[in-house]
Amino acid sequence: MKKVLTLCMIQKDGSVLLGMKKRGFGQGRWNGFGGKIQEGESMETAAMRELREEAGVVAEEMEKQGILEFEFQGNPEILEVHIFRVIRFTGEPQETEEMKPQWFSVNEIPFQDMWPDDEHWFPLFLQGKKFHGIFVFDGSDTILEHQLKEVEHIQ
Ligand code: 6OG
Repeated sequence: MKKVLTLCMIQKDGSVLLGMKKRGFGQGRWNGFGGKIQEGESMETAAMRELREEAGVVAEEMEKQGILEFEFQGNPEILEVHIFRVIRFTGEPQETEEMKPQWFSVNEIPFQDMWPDDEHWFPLFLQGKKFHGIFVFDGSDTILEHQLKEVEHIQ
């Protein structure tokens, strides 16, 4: 069983926009903006909609940079998360019911308050590299095993 999700980060000058998740899956952690794909939506449209709904920002140009699979021990559902970098956007980030956005310098990413996989792939993301990865979790704090590789192309 696979659930496909989007995840968008805006990178601008030397900073990245993250949001503090106020409710639901990943609550209390800084993350990019994203969620489920609705019927009839392309991956890109879904990613743009979630960014607009959660941060009040309209993406003008974005690029897919990674695909990560997450498995949680004891749970048959696999999350397939498609990661996008927003290169151009309009609007000012604003707090919504789901997320409190904040810019972080690329040297001060708050990994201690993020999903533990992030510190593995964020360096690739920030360098504009493309990547594929798999992470197996025990609960939501422990990575049991992982694979991460840089790739030339992403589908
Ligand atoms: P909703 O269920 O709120 O979307 N997501 C993860 N992001 C990171 N960095 N690490 C993980 O490790 C993640 N698992 C899920 C995908 C959930 C949002 O959280 C992301 C979605 O953008 C396990 O609709």
